[in-house]
Amino acid sequence: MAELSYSTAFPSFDPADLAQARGLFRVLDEHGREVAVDGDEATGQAGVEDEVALRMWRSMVRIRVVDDRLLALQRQGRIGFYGAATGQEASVIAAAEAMEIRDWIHPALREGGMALHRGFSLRTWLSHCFGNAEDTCTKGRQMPCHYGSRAHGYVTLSSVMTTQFPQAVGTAYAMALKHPSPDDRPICFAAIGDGATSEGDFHVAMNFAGVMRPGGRGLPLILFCQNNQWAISTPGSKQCAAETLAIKAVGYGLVGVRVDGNDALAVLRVMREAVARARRGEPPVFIEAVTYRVGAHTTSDDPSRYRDESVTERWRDLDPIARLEAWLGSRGVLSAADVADWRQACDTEVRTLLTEVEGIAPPALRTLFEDVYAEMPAHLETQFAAASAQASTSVGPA
Ligand SMILES: Cc1ncc(C[n+]2csc(CCOP(=O)(O)OP(=O)(O)O)c2C)c(N)n1
Ligand SMILES: [Mg+2]
Repeated sequence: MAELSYSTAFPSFDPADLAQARGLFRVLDEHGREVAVDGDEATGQAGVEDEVALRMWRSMVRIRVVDDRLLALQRQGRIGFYGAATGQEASVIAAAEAMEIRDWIHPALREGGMALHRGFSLRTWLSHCFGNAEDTCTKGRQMPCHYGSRAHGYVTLSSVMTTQFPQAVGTAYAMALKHPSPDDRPICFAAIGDGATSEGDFHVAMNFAGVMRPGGRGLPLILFCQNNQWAISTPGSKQCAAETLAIKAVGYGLVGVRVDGNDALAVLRVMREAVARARRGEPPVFIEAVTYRVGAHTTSDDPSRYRDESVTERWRDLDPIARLEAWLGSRGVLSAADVADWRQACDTEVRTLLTEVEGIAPPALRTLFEDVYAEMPAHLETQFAAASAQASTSVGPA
């Protein structure tokens, strides 16, 4: 594991400042002890309110429990696929916490917890993983983890790497044109992984994000990269020859900030500042959240075949939930009993919902032929009739 060089200087958000793109801003040390942030006498509590930190902690634990359960379900053959955010919950949830529900999220594979944190129904989330009739996200047409909810400003995941960035730049441009007055614009957030920074779309989007300045202001945009150091079996060292990913932002005229992605308080503070700046129309911020994929890429992957898992164990010691829990404990707002109770409550919630949704029937056959045309054309009606006839005589599932 390359030694991490942490910084306690809060980023300046000056586009020319390379230090914030080279360093690694953190608020909590590896044991969850608060470190003094340079020049920060603001609140005396890591710059984050207890209630907010507790809310993040609850969502982080909940998504961990959901992930663990669904990984087990896939192993039992009950769902087809799963990609977990294990060890990356601080980045996911703190990013969501910093924004408002009117702000648009363009997620990658591991950001489903952002939708849950915004209040998206866990029942629908689980139904989507089964592709059943209550899968209002994608009506059973997608692999698990491709959540989406217009009501929660959560754009349906596209599996195609990096598409999130150019799409969010376009959405941000539209938001800037629709809401010309600063301070009141919905902003757009896009998440990618470290591997996605090698795609052409990354460079196209970063360039566009810098040069587009409608009304003379920066786009209302935050570009977020969860650097979990692996892209399936490709390590970060084969992905990028630059000193950091964040430093690339500087060449595009963006602000590049590097933050400890396993420190929810640090991610929240950086995100809050990026959000405020995006609403005001200052240059968009690219955030590199440094974390680690402690699990497999997805349930289709076995990392023990290509990496040294003793390194993974060292990253488990930097677990974002344990660090936040320790800090909340030191502030006297979270006890060991509270922790046990919440974990139990999450477990019960997930297990109860799973027993309910697993029995729900698949979507109606007709839905296979809908949604492309406002009214079903004759040739699709014919195909639907043929499929219905076959389904009614088939011995297998319809
Ligand atoms: C354009 C494209 N190429 C290849 C793939 C196959 N693929 C899926 S995920 C992945 C790696 C993604 O790595 P990273 O961007 O670091 O995200 P992480 O999975 O680590 O969160 C690849 C190569 C794809 N989905 N899209
Ligand atoms: Mg990665």
